[in-house]
Amino acid sequence: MNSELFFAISEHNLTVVGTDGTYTKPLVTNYLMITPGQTMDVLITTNQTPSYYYMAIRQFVTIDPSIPDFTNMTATAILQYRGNYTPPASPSLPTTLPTFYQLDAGYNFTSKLRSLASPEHPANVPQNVTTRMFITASINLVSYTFEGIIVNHIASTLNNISFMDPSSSILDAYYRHISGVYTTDFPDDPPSFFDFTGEDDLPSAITKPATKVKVLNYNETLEIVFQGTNLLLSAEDHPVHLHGFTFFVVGMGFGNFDPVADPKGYNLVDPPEQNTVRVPKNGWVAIRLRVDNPASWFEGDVNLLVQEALLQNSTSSTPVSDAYTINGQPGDFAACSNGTTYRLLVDYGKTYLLRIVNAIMNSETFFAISGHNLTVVGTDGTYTKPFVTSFIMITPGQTMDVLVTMDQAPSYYYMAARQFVSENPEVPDFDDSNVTAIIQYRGNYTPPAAPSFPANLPAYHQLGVAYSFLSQFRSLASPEHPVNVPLDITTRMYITVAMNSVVYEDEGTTGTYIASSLNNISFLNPEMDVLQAYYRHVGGVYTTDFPDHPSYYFNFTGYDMPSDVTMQATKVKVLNYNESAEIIFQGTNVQYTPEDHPLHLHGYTFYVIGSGYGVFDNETDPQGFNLVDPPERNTVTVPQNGWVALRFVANNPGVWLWHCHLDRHLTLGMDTVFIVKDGGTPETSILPPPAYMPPCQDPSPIVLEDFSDSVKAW
Ligand SMILES: [Cu+2]
Repeated sequence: MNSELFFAISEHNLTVVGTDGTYTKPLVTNYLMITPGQTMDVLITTNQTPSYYYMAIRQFVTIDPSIPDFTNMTATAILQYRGNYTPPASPSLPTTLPTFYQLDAGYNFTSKLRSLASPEHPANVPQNVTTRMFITASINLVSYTFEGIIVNHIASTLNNISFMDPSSSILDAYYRHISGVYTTDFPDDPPSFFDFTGEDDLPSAITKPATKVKVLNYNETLEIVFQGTNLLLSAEDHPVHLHGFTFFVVGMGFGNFDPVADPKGYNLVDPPEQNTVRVPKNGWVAIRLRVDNPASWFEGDVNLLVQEALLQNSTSSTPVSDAYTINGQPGDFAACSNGTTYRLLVDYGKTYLLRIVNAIMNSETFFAISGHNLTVVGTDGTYTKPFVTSFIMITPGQTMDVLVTMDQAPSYYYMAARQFVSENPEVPDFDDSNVTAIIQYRGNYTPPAAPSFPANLPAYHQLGVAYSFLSQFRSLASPEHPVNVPLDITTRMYITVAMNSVVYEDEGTTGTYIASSLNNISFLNPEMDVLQAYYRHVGGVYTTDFPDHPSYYFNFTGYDMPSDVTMQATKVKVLNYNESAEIIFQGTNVQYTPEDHPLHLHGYTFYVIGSGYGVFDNETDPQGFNLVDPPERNTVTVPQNGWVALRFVANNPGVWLWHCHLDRHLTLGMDTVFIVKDGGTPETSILPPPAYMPPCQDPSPIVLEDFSDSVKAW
């Protein structure tokens, strides 16, 4: 929050190669100084005698040494070589770590940083400046009157203006032309010039708060010289951070900035590009940037969308998304992203591990890379037998570990993803955008006019392709990674998964809301969470009669559907410790809106022992169960109008949510809870709640004092 830091590793040099997301000329150093808000990319070569070595940090203190108030501890971590050797009695501390007050060490390090300034990573330093600002950074005082007495408060300023937070956001006020929120007269110079870094004749430190901002025209080139001051004799470093931009740090020095002499020493060739820069104690720093980033806006208000999505009493589905993203970018096919598309730089011949996470709220997804095969080696944190595929299908909540060998002609290749739509093709409402990122080979070659698009990326509605992909998963089932599929089942559940509706009455009229259900129960969120109610034996929160079977049987995947009305209730399923559970999830055609449901269980992984189309046949289908090497997952797709079978041992006591990972279905009630009872020993029992639970006042009748026993237990 509040400290600049020194960092070093005992006996090892550091090679700084980047800072604040921008490459630097590699800089070899035996320590570094980093300010709050900064990031640094550092290479180390582990070329010392195999042993333990401390990496250590301590505060870089720029306030006056007579002020005793700082954290004078040294934090350590250990660099530990693998191999056979006798560990040292204790690791060695880095002797190169500067002491707290070494101003010159902080200055020397930052003054050595340079941009890469290569043809691939040019430094486009503005050479002509259209707006110049000279800004003093000071610690000041504001005066206020309290019961007739004048009191001074500590304050900080830029050009003697202490920024006052406005009552509403400036972005909103600017965009909607709301006046009275801010004024546009932030000054380009301080109100008076004096010997800013001297010790005598300092002016009054009294300042006034105000909400003054600086307005710039698009594409202006801006130079700012930040001048540290000794006001109140409390000079120190100020790491100044600018949102929305990086800037070039063209100069830095001690004392007062000299507008004639100092610019002659500016580095306009390869200055470091940063987003946070320290104004040195009693010194100055000069930055330049091009103002080419107007404020960014989203297509809609994310908070409003979430509120809308969480409405229990809704008659509509979620709004269709505007775009999908890979590492934050929609990619080349979206105007807002073209140019900032995510790129993965690769070397020919190397094999890369991609850890792919579906972090989408509401869509299963196809993913492929042009010209390259994918080798799946793990999913949901468990190894799989490696299998080669030209695409993957991944559901919300799932992760997949995929190896890719860069064995194609050096060029640019798209990786791309699009929605896998398991709803009927007549349902028009889905996001048909294609998100792209680029695999870019390093080396000398002529880049293609456009990267090639993966021809193997399935089309939106290719159900068969998606399910045949899923059928290829197998556990590793090796001696090191065995599978332990339960064979003697003590609890069997057959659970129908459906989209439904609930009936409501409002001022005499009857209507229906959309809902989702498991065994025709749409989960009703309780007032108090089930975990607390279970642990504290609070009655009336939930009932334990979640059914093991649907209330009646029909042709679940046929075309003669019963009433789609469901009931809302907080029903949970209780399992004894170590029970062996088998669950068949049965997709249904209720409401004639069948689709996939990626079901996710908290607290467990489970074996997916079988899957199929249509209605599960409890005589023939179990004969095809894979009990030898079934995949182990924590999220599994119930196929559209099909079924999936899973098994697990209930050996993790506690209260565990399970739910459809299409978040809209979760909020509509496609979820419930497993309570797994204690096993009779401390090791097999649920842990008491931490002392800080519940974290804040909510409708719960439980107060913190109730947890005094668990505090003692800890
Ligand atoms: Cu669902």
